[in-house]
Amino acid sequence: MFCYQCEQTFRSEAATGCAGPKGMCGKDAATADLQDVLLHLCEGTGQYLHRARALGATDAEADRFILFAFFTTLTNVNFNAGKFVVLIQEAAGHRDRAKALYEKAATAAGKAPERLAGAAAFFRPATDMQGLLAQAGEAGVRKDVESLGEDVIGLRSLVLYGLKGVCAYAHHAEVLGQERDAIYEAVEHALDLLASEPTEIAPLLDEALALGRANFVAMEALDAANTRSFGTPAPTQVRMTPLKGKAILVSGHDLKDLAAILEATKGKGINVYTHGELLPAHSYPKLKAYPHLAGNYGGAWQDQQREFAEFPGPIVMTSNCLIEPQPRYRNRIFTAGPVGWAGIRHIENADFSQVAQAALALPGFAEDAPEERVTIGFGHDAVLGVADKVIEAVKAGAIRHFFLVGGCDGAAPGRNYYTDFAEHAPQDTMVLTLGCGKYRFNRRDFGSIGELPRLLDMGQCNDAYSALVVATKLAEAFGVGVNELPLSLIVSWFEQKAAAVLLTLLALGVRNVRLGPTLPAFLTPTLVNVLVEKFGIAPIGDAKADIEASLAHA
Ligand code: FS2
Ligand code: SF4
Repeated sequence: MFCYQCEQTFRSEAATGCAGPKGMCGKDAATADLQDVLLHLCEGTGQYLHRARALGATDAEADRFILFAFFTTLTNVNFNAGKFVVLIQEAAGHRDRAKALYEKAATAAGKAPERLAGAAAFFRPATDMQGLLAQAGEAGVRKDVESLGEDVIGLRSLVLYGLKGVCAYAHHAEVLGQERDAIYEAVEHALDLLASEPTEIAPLLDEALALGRANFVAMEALDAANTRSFGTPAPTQVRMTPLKGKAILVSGHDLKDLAAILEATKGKGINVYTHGELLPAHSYPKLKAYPHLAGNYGGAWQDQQREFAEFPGPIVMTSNCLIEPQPRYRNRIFTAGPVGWAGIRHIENADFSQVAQAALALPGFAEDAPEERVTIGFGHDAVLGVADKVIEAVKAGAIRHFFLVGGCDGAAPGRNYYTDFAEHAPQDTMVLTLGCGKYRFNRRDFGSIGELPRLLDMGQCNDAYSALVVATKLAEAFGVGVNELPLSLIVSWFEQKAAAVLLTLLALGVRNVRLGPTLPAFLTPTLVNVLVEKFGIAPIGDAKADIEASLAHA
């Protein structure tokens, strides 16, 4: 195996990247190699779909499968090697159908179909795990590193990982009925490019930015999907401590699964709690209308082994981030959608009735814990609803600067930087936040500026879309560009959705993003230099010094 797609990848002086029997996240070598095979098959499918689309022929089923397949390979999503054997067979079926679609469309257009090399010509996959593992050597990200060098491989990796992020967001939107041709076109284009095994820096850099633009569309689609399904998020106080009674904990990002769980438990005397990136669910009117959506329990994903062990009910993982389930809760954790772990019960067809039964059979909380609440729900509509007050406060000097301190969390010690940053931001500055990194500081009292709370929680990592909408509207109101606003972006990254969001920021011309806690291992010093020169990206440093530098720069 070789994998260096996330922030916690193995790093030492001698080597970078997870190799050997297991990655730092617990992904085993077989799973990693099978994921490579699955993605390679999808690249071949993309070669055909890309050409078929140019001839007016599309295959929505294959496009949707690609989104899902890519999502399963994100960090902390699916660790079940057996699942990948099945997905690979399905992927081969989609590829063969895409090939037939393309050849038919070409013939109908009076053209001779191209004979495609690369991933499209990839083997017929074996049907058993050992056979597939023997074929995996043709599929890994670094297979050409000796001939092409680290820069090209690193940039191919940036494209591949950015594409994973786009697919994950687009999948969340798709399950709620929001699809965009522009996303599928971009996904197929990127797959086609990767399958052609590009050797030059320039087209890869262009592709990375194209994916950034596609990710903006994916985030817009997801925003539309969430708000049309569940209403517009509004400021909401969420209980952060449990109530007496039976309980279910729902983690991940998937609002549709949460809604299905709320339906399945209606009137059964079970309290449903959110965890991790599902905290923003409480701000959606149609979800908070369920009286048994009782509150949020716990914090960010890296603390789950302790928190899940202490939770007295079943737990459902609807997307990342999953860590190896521990014996104390192994028999009461379920996976859904793209998530998986060998031996852990997986929910099919959104039928959560067995989770409800498990909750009734487990003890639940014996008593109410002391009440503690946080305020969330500052999506773009809520913030723009008070835009006149914000603009007035900026003009009057009451708000000097906005810091967006957002993104993923993780276990690395350097992540204390984000807490330090939020805490040391001066009182006349606003702190916007999103993603799971906010758990490091969202229970603290940041006070307010006039009627506006100083800490505005904008939602999940994908709600970076909200931040971009707000920034664009404020820039319009002030008659300046986004880069001229008194706004600094302090981004914590962990996995591939964050890579996609970063590409979006770059594609939209947002400069001077501070990125940490470490830079991606797949970005070589040459590539980092390109990002620094073209986009002003800077690694995080000392929180107080970075605050001062941001304020001086503004
Ligand atoms: Fe956190 Fe994990 Fe949200 Fe990432 S729960 S690091 O997947 O997407 O942010
Ligand atoms: Fe390593 Fe991250 Fe890949 Fe897991 S996902 S194997 S931790 S680089």
